[in-house]
Amino acid sequence: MPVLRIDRITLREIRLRLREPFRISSGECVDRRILLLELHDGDGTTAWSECVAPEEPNYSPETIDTAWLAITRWVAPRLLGQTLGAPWDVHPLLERDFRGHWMAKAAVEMGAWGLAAEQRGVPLAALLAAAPGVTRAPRERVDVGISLGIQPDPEALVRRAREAIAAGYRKVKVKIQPGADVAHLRAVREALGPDAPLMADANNAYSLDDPAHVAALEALDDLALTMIEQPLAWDDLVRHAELQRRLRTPLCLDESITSAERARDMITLGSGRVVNVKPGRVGGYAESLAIHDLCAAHGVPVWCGGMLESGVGRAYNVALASLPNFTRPGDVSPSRRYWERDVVTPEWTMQDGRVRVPLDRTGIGVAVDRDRIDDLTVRRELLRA
Ligand code: OSB
Ligand code: MG
Repeated sequence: MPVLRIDRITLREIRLRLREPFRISSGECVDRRILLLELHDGDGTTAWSECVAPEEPNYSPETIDTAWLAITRWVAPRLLGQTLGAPWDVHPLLERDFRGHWMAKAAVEMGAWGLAAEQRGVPLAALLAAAPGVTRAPRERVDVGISLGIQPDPEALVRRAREAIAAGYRKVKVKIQPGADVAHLRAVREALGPDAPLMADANNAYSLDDPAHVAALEALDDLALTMIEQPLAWDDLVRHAELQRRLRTPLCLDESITSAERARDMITLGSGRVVNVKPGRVGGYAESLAIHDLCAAHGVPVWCGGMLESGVGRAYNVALASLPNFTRPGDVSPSRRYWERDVVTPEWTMQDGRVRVPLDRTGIGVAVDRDRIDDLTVRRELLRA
């Protein structure tokens, strides 16, 4: 077994314009500022990874700028030059006396998994499935859902939702906020029919203290949504439990689940019945696996969320989503949903509402277009042991 030793990490910021602006209740993204990492071992093996931190602290406390600082000052120095046995040894090293900064940690932790897969000549999804814990066979295809940003009116949203179903998407998630919720979703439900897999994501826009917000959530409860994602505050498990007691629709938590311990709290308190797993949000793959296994043991379904990743981050999401308890379609749309041109070859594509897991390739399963990345790079830093 090769030892895992990270000798150098190159950080780069690239700018990628979304094909169309993406609006959620807490902000809008037009140009994605993406932090890419390239990890090098001592033998010439390299692996790319992505830090999913957004531009503004409107999703969690992290941003690309805080992540850049955290990686250079605290994350990378803990690992560079260290001899590690396996990628699952990285997580404990990063957690010791080091609070938060999940996305910064995850970028390096997941890069270590990518590097290990490359060194061992195995696909990332296979390495993940073979990690210590329960037995988990990766599936070959992952069901895809689309996440639709807030639209100006119900008609525009209905058009988008119809296009998504026609394109084969297996789940339609609609971003909501007070004033763009009940009428919008009712129109989509009527257009798509009673059985269409439809859900809402509020990104914390509602409060139990506002009677109008509560009335809107109760009206949504009559629309047979598969789930309502994160209606209340990003760090609030207690009020989500109170809301879940009042609704038949399952709540799905996203922002609130920053660790397996928080997932356990969700189950104990009844704060939700589904978990959106974003590996960046929980510090990487080791913690994602712990959440996957915990939820499987409790009969709680999980699915893989997205943060408008480039093709590099998407590779890590697709591999994770291949695990067996990822039983709901993930926010892993194909490259063309986001970008005029992605930074990987082949680009990620969808057939029949599914994306293929590259189990026939080593490492992350796609090649990074280095020339294109050089063209897009606006900032670079080399970290070494
Ligand atoms: O809440 O899931 C979210 C994008 C940015 C920030 C938060 C979220 C999202 C998405 C996008 O829903 C999903 C995707 O990448 O397709
Ligand atoms: Mg969400």
